[in-house]
Amino acid sequence: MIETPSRPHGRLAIALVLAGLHGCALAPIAENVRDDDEDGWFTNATNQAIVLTLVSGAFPLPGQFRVVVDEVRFPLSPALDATIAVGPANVGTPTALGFPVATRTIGTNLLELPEQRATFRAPVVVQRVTAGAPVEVGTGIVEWQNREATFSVTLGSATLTFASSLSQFADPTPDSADGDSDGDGIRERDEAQLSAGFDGIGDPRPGRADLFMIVGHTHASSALSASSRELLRSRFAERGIAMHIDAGVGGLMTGTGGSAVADGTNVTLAQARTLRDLNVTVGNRRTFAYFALLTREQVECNGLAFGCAEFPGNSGGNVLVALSRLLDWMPDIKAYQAGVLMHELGHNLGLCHPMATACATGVLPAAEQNAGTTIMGTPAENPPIGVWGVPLPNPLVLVNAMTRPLDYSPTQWSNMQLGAGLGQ
Ligand SMILES: [Ca+2]
Ligand SMILES: [Ca+2]
Ligand SMILES: [Ca+2]
Ligand SMILES: [Zn+2]
Repeated sequence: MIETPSRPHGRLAIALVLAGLHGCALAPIAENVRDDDEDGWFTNATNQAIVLTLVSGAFPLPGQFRVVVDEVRFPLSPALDATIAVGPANVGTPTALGFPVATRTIGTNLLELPEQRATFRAPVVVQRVTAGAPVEVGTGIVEWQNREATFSVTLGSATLTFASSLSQFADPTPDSADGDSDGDGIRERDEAQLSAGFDGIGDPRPGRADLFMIVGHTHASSALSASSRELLRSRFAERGIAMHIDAGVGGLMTGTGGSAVADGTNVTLAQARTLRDLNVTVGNRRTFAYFALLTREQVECNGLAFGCAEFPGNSGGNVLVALSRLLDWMPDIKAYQAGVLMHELGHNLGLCHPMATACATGVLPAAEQNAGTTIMGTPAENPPIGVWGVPLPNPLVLVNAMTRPLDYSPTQWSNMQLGAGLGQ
């Protein structure tokens, strides 16, 4: 072949350079970008994991402080109430923290080359906690990139220092896009969709369980509250599961023809599934998302209830419905909303009430058969109050419902079948 004079010189020059590199540099590049199963993760160790660490914080006055990143409370603690103590002598000087606060991933959506930069963002809130009540000291967005860096952010009168670190990993299941090496029920091709489409969330590596939940509501007043989001995400983070709540496709959900759920309608689980199907289109998200519908109306599940949920099975296992507030005009007392969501989500995860004598994921050991020590305890399960079915507001039912801890029992955390009911 003879090059014609009209051919651009630039292309010829590139062709010559590539020809010159053939057999050395070009082959490793091709090797690096292999994605044998086409799931969005490179076969070789060229996928990126970027960890953001909160290195230290300088706080403007003495007291107890908390830093909320990505709606997760740090320091993490079993009671979700841990704080950073700042004494009078330490005001304005950095207190060493060292908390990993966020992880992001990059697969084949960005080539692994030195100049390929991605920017990630997370909301940050600094709170001063007095007698359990947080007061906001500063709020903002922290931004970081896929490279090693240390930087400070001033939020109100607090200064936080962060460090980003980068490591690389191979596709955990290089020969199957349907692999699920972290056992969270999210296939590796969907983990890559999450990573590419949602600011780097979604992590396919072993030990990196993700839980993705879409929350809808039937009226503006039944929406998911910011404090419920924070409590749920903190609890699951504290137990090693990255919970993501989709604010994009959730929100106000209407019925056929765009009409609101009529006042006085008792909403059933089947209706919640129908509303999900109407409002969340078939596609990737439906295959890896749990769906919660928060209602203003009464919820009906073999009689009126706070909520009900599908167990993993042939006909579903990823839809729940819950009464958003005990009374529409009342504030969210004792984190009722986070509690009812976590209880019903527990059923989606295969968990039963703690006193159950038969349960697909296992009967609890005797020491944990205590309705007062798990959110899976029902209001009727505290002996001697056998009042299930007594109409609200039965004060004893309410007291029981309000006093469950926002947690599953240890055996429930290990028995849960994360992701078992997804995909329908
Ligand atoms: Ca792959
Ligand atoms: Ca997975
Ligand atoms: Ca995962
Ligand atoms: Zn239940």
